[in-house]
Amino acid sequence: MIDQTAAKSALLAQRIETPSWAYANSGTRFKVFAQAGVPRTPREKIADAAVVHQLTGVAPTVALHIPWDRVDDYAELAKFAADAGLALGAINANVFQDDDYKLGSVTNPDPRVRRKAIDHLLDCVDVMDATGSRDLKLWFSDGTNYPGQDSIRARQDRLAEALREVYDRLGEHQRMLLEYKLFEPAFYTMDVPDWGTSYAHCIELGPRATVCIDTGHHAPGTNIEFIVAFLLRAGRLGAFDFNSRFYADDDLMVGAADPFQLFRIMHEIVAADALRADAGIAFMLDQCHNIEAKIPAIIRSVLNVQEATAKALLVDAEALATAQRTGDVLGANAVLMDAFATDVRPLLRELRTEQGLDPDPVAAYHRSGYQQRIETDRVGGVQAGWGA
Ligand code: PSV
Ligand code: MN
Repeated sequence: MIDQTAAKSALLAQRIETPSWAYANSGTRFKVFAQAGVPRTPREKIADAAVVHQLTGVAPTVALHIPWDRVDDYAELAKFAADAGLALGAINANVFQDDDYKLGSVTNPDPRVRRKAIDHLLDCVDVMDATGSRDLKLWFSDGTNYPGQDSIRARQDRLAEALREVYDRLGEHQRMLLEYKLFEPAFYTMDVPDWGTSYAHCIELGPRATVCIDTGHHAPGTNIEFIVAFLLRAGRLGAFDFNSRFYADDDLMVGAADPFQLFRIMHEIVAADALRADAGIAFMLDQCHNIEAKIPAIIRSVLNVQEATAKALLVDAEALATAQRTGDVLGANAVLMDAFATDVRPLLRELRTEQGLDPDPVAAYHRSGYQQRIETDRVGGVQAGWGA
């Protein structure tokens, strides 16, 4: 029996974090197409994130990326966010955009560069202290391009040493999220290429080190829901960076390329009862909206996660367990496919109406006049961009 009321209250409690950089200009290495009305400051990014939360009701936090969101007073920025109805979420460190990091950051063969990178990570923990953020998200572009370029093993030692120093600096209620990526920008070896490497470092560090799964960071065909199930069982799944990929790290809207994969991921989450905020999984977006309007794209992404979650909540768990127990292969598969095929949009519209929200957040955004306002107001200054 599917409990619609339980599904609805789980959906009401769902939290999705949006990334500050998704509101800014972004592009490929070929071209960044600027858009009118794009934020020029961290405050303007927060203002846009607040609109996404007002319209969807499920996106109450925004992640920062340092130094892209550098300000003099982070406590003041947190207050600005709170006044806008938001909290500041994960602090993303950035040790990939400085000339010093050509041969790596925390795994660089030069101890001076390693020190500089570690100091930045420690600064990010200071930022967390000021913002009240729980999570430090680490992604390293570190790696090598050519066989023999550096010792693969020594780089693991340097990575472990850096992570240890940062982990030991974390406060009692703070966590480290270690993100992995198969390739890019390094092509021969990445120092944290996969979930296994991340997991092994987290185990070595301690219980507050957990893995962040960026859905765009795998080889084609990788079974991401297996990784989700494994890490949930081990208690080491800390977060998602949701996005969609067709080819590599495309950073397209989550649920756009493969909504079935997103459903399968959310099924593992729901099956493990890990949707609840106190389960400690941060559901974040990590996307770049290069050619589409940014705020509606972020709203669409939030709705895509919500839809996949709703379908996962509608899986008939009892029927599935019976089919699995009795070896009814087709029956078990049919239970999942039935849930995936359910049109959950009416349920979600109803839920929003009950919350006093517009049932169609994208349409509500277009009607709100916000886009016209920011296009008129945000003139002059320098638009924020990936890397600016
Ligand atoms: C790297 O590709 C990544 O996924 C990391 O999460 C970075 O912080 C982010 O993208 C930058 O957009
Ligand atoms: Mn990411």
